[in-house]
Amino acid sequence: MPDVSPSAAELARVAADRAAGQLAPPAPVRLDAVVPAPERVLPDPGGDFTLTPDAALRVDPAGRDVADQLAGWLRPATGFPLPVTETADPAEGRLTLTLSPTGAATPTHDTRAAGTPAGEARAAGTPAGDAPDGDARDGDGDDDALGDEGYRLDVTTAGVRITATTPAGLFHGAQTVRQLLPAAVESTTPVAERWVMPGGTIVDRPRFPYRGAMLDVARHFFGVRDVLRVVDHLARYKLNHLHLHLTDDQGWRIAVDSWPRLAEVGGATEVGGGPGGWYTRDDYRRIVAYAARRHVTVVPEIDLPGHTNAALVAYPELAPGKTAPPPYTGTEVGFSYVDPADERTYAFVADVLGEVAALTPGPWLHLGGDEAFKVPAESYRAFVARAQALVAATGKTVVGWHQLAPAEHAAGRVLQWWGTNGDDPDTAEAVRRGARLILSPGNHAYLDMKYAPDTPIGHDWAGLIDVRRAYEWDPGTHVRGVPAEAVLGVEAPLWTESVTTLAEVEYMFFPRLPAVAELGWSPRETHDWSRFRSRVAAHGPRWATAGITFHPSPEIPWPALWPSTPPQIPTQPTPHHPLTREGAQPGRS
Ligand code: TNX
Repeated sequence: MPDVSPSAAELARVAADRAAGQLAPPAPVRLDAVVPAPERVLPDPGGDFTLTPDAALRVDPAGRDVADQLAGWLRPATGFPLPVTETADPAEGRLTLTLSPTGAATPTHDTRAAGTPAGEARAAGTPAGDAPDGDARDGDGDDDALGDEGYRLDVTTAGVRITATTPAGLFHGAQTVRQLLPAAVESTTPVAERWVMPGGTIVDRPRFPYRGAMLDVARHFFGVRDVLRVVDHLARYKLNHLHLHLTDDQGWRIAVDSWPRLAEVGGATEVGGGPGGWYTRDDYRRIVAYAARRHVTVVPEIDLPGHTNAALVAYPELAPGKTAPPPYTGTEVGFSYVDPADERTYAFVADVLGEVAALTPGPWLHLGGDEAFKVPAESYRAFVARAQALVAATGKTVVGWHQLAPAEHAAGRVLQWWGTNGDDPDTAEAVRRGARLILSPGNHAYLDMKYAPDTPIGHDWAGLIDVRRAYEWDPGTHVRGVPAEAVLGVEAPLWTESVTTLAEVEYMFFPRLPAVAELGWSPRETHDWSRFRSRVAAHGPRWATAGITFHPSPEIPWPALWPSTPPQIPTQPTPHHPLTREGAQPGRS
């Protein structure tokens, strides 16, 4: 007997159809509500598109993986099957992802003739203006190029099309599509909803090529699953680098075959005396591959020559006194260092960097270099010069905290600014010698700082960082003597002395991570606090629906009614501990 029962997908389709028909049409998300703000937005109020149960995604073979991911984001909430096809027949799919070698960035005359004034072509309705200094994209008259990461999105009543020159561009466009659907799209179970997207065109590409966040997995260890979820959070907001702070005094988190005790012994501790942990080579490969699929590059950091107590516990011959220090689970900084006068130290550095480089497809190796207070300036510079050469020998490019500045230049090297006063002659001089800068100013981008005095976790040594403070600065002009052309991008570091769970990571990330993401992605002329805060407000219901913890900051005009559970607040108490300031000379506690 033939199987005549309808498939589950069909049943879901019918049910969703019926339910959606009974719903009042929701106001579609506004086309200019995207975070980070797109470069150009041309709304077409007559062009709203409704995603229906019979929709399919049509894609070029090279965009297949992005289409599969987009379908995967939309299926749970819609309950629609959303098959992905590679057919050339436009009738076969109403969501189209196209890779075009040129990238047709300029909106068609049709769209402009539809009556959109030129001023509205700028994102969020801000006035069109000359590209400011610091805008890496403009100023060359090459407005049509979507570049490595740009995309164009066209929404009409007939369908949705994403065009890009690279899969990364398609991916960013797909994240925009996700944001333009109702917040209920974040549900993990089918929801009765009219899946309307606002009509019009978005043409978008990033201001800076490097946009990232750092997770300190050394002070507290975070397992692979947590890290993968962090990658998803970055990808939502078009951040394209995940910096993993893999080693510190309190723990060594990556297996190194040639020095096995680093992880086995050095990985067994963390702040507060918890069990710690470390990534096997396969764990790390899994993180890297998961990130790569989401167009996120992993930047591994091996912090040297300071912040190395865990390594010294495992291998006392690296210690200046050749005796193992006790394991450290406090939160002081600046007391430990590997012996710069011992050749075994350089064998260790070469082996570790070699193994980590071999596991890392991205171009960067982060050497740390911060707070080596006990190493005299001259031996510090000599150590860094050798370590930079060892990075170059692996084929990677050096990244390091801006304390590396006084050491000699290495080709392509990138310094990460974490100062709080925007002024450092050594850094400006290193930039004159050819270094580029990643901006992570401690008083704006450090997501381990509290939002307000009553924030239950975090620090305040760099000040309180509310959402507005995270948003109100310009990476292109932030450091005195550093021209915008030398700025590679931005990164929001999350140190984890007081952050112990994924929920706490999320609480510190949201809503500040999207603020920093916008500084890295959006053209400066879209920068506008009041518009940002209302755009980000609409993400509260998305986070709540997706089960993402966030800080319900009073600065943000959150919608009055939550569609699902209200935000949860982390319950972990703040550990009370001293935290040493920049430049201070700490001792062991
Ligand atoms: C300074 S920023 C540090 C870290 C701490 C952080 C806490 C930097 C390069 N070093 O070791 O975790 O402050 O906010």
